[in-house]
Amino acid sequence: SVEASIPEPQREAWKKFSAQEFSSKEEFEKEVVRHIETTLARSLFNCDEAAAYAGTALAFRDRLVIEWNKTQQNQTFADPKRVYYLSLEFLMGRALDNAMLNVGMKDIAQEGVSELGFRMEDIISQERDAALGNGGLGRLAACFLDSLATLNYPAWGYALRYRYGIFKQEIIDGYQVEIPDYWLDFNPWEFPRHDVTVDIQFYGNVRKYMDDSGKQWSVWENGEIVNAVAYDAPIPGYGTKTTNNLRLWSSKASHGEFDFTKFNSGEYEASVADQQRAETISAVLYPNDSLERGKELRLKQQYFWCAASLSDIVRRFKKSKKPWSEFPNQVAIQLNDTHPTLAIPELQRILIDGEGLDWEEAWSIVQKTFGYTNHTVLPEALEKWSVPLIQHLLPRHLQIIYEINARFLQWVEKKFPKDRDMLASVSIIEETQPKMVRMAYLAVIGSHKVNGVAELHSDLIKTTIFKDFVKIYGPDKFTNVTNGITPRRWLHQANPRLSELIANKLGGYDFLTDLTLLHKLENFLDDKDFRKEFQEIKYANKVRLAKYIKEAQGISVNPASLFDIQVKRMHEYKRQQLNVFGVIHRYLQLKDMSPEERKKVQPRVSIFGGKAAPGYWMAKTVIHLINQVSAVVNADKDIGDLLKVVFLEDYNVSKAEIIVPASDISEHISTAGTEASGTSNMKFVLNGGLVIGTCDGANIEITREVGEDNIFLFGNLAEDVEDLRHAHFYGGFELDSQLQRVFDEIRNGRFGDAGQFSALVNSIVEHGDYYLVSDDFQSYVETQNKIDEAYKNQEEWLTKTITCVARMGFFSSDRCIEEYAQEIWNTEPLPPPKENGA
Ligand code: T68
Repeated sequence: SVEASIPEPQREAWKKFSAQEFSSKEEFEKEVVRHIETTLARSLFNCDEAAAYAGTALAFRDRLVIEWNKTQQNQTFADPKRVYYLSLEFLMGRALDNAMLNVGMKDIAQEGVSELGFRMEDIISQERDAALGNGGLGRLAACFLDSLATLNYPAWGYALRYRYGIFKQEIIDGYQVEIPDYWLDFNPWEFPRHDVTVDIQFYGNVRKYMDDSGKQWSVWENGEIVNAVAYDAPIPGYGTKTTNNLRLWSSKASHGEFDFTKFNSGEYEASVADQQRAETISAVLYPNDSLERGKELRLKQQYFWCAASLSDIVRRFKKSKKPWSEFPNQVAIQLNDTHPTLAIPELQRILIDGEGLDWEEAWSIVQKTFGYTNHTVLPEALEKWSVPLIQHLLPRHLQIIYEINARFLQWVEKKFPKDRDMLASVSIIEETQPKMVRMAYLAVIGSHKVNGVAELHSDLIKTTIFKDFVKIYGPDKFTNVTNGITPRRWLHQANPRLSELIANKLGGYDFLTDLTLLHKLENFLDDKDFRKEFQEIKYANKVRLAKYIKEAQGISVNPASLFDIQVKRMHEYKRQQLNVFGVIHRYLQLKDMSPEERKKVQPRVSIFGGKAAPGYWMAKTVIHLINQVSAVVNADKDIGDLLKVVFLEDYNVSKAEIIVPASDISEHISTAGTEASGTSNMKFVLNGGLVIGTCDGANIEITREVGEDNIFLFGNLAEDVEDLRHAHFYGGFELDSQLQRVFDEIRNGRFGDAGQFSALVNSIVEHGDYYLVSDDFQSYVETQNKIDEAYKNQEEWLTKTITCVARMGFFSSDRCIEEYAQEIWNTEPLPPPKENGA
């Protein structure tokens, strides 16, 4: 064994002095003070909240590291099949609160910091979000890491260590302004591994030669080399000692790149510029969440990350000395969308050019190793890269992609002889000018399973974008794994009082690791005390949000109002414009009413939040309109508390933790068939809010679970969308009179600079209303009216919300991970070994 290779006395010495975890309040405080005094060189006299955060974080970090080392050691010895989750985005948010709760020591820490003169809440809020993602896709990856660790799966995440995460959003004069998010000033959660580096090649050429045995080889040479340096972050599971690894790659100039000729000839600045160019690769997260722009630097990021990660994975596999045929039994790689698709030709390249396997043998390993998750059917979001760009940047990979395509098309030709249309439609190469590589097709062909993220979405990919691939491979290659969320962050951490109430009723916190146990809450539907407390908690969460709105936005809102929330990335398909048109309609109606009539109205607060991609003008226009409407409505003395409109600046994970527990209604109102799943819908319902939504994404499965009476569905169905779009163009266009009035008021300048909003209004009245706002407006408004009515009966509303919470068990990301493990990865958990005396 590895242990035996170290002499006994040394082993004893290490054992004796090895780091110990704090296990009491006193030990915790001692660690905090030690870190503040020695690691940070501060003292009692200059310890501000930032330093108190740092000390607390470092104390917990030590605990995580101890378990992390043990987990990794255990996994190295047992060498089980590992899961590698390749995602360009992990939207982690804050780590400290999560670490304290997962380790189960928050109470002790809370008492400890208070003895040292601080409030835990203030300390927690010192931490900056790790915002390495855009939206749902990145947050899903973060929830999956939490579940993988909690369920003891040996699993690694791989991504890039962006110096700038998603931009910070400021609203200035009603417009979005983007501020760079330089987040690495102090990040105690990462560990640079300067000893773990990989050389990554770009550009260059391919040379063919024959060796003595007559075998043909291809060598990719004369390229530029950039260094990938690993940074690791521990991912603690909840209620287990398993602590997995998230490895982020940072780009650095390789030493070979430093140009001594330039240096010696006095061009020192030019040689430093070369170094900086290498470092740009991992500098910034691209802020487009649903539009592909084909930028060379983005492709460089993708390859840099895929090549570094695969080199790492292959190195780890080779240590086991197993034959290559065992690779798919040791390694499962999940591609989070098409962003890591280059990993497919990269593994093929390693196996044939590096390890000398034949094409077929290598290709069969590749296909067994990869799984691909699709997150969108929107055509403008599907990745394509131009052939000349790939040729220039990755010449060997382009050859391999062509070979993959040629062999695939030959095989298709045999199955569908003479079907030219079929061949053209499934070819990885799109025959445009320039030719394009369709990354989703490459991902489908190179993987053994392809999954969508909710039932409707998984059905849609089989009938639209991958229709022909279903004919070719049969339906079994395509599967569904409906998304989920981690109840640790999205219930226990975001809503501690509700979590505690549930624990009191169910006799403990087991529901946090088996969310289906929530169903037992239905037994307490008639329990007066429970109902009362449930309601009080919702109210307290609304008070907390109201306080935040006042601080951040300067707007006073009454927590007794109905809180109607839509927070998510700004996009036409998500239809924040439908929401704000509805708000304008409500405002106009209120203005028409007599004071007597107004008394009967249910007061409401409409809360919006979300970032627009910096170049997405229409989305930015919607933000502007919301802010203009907010200014007009909130200042209107006739209206008062009957309607308030809030745009919350800079929506992110830590703000979501305040916002999500405070909804009465949340909006998930995408054009049917466009939102692959949605995950915030699950978060809001789990926290005792109801949903207004279309029959789209996971809304459909939420309805199946909670029952049609407990959700407010409206609007056209996915199957009718195509006909409606067709009708807009060919059948004339008639606007509903209420929506017409909303547009009239926007155009006559009631909400300021009318000209600014003409493109938005015209996209509906003149340019075909692609997202069917006009078709769904009436049923949206009617449904909002039903919500007002329903809310008046607070007892019934409460029954609905409790019932919904009780029926959310299905939406735990633990369930997702079990499904991936069984249906796609074929992996087993590796529980931590039992410790002596522990
Ligand atoms: C989201 N996708 C889906 N993409 O829109 C959402 N895209 O329905 C789903 O619930 C979620 O994924 C999880 O499956 C995204 O968030 C991106 O953020 C993105 C980023 C870069 C490029 C393309």
